[in-house]
Amino acid sequence: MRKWHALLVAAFTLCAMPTLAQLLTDFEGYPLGANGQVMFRVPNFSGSTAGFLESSPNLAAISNEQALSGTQSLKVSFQFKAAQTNPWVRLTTFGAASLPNPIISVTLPFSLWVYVPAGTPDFRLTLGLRETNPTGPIGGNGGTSGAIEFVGAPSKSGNAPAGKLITTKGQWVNVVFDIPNEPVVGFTGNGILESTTGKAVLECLAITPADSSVVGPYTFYLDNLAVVPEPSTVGVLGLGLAGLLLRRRRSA
Ligand SMILES: [Ca+2]
Repeated sequence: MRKWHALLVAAFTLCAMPTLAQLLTDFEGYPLGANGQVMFRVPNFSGSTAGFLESSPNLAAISNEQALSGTQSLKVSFQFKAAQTNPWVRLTTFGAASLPNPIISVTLPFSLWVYVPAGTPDFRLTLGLRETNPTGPIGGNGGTSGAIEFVGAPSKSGNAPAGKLITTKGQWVNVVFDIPNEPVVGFTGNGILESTTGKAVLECLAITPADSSVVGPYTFYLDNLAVVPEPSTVGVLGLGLAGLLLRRRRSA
């Protein structure tokens, strides 16, 4: 009986094991107001998309207005100029002062949380992954050399990728990119996500307005960016252990 109790505890521990997630950042411990410093540069940093944007707001700033974890998150805010064709924002990690060019896995899902206030129009989120074949740890600096693929978007208009539609307002929403199974379309790359190391760099979050005629402002908060276990793996593991326990109980 004791052995099986231990097995049960092990099963629950494995199924619920939060340590399997590899956190890139929860934006805690950085000075409030630090703008374009922590992982992401300001929205108009990238020359690819600066021309679509008004000069303000221009925030990717540490904020305590909303937080999923702790007391801080990253507040992103920008507005498009009127009458742009295929506008989008390349919210880049290129050379940020803290946590630049972070390495993520291409074989595991990437998870982030977003809080969208009621006034922000609907938008789409896509990952821009740079194929630098990095060898460092998850979250380490993977460099800036290599082509960029859009992951999580089946297509793009101009260069604006049609990623995951975010419509929920006023609460934290978990957005998971199941990288091995997401559609890929090329930005500077060939439309095929390739890595010799199983890793790539999170070069940018691409933000595309759901309706390109709606200028915003677009304001939202990001928290708890992480590489997470494949949900199916956790499920199969859980089912396997449950089956084992059931058999054991029947035979007891
Ligand atoms: Ca936080």
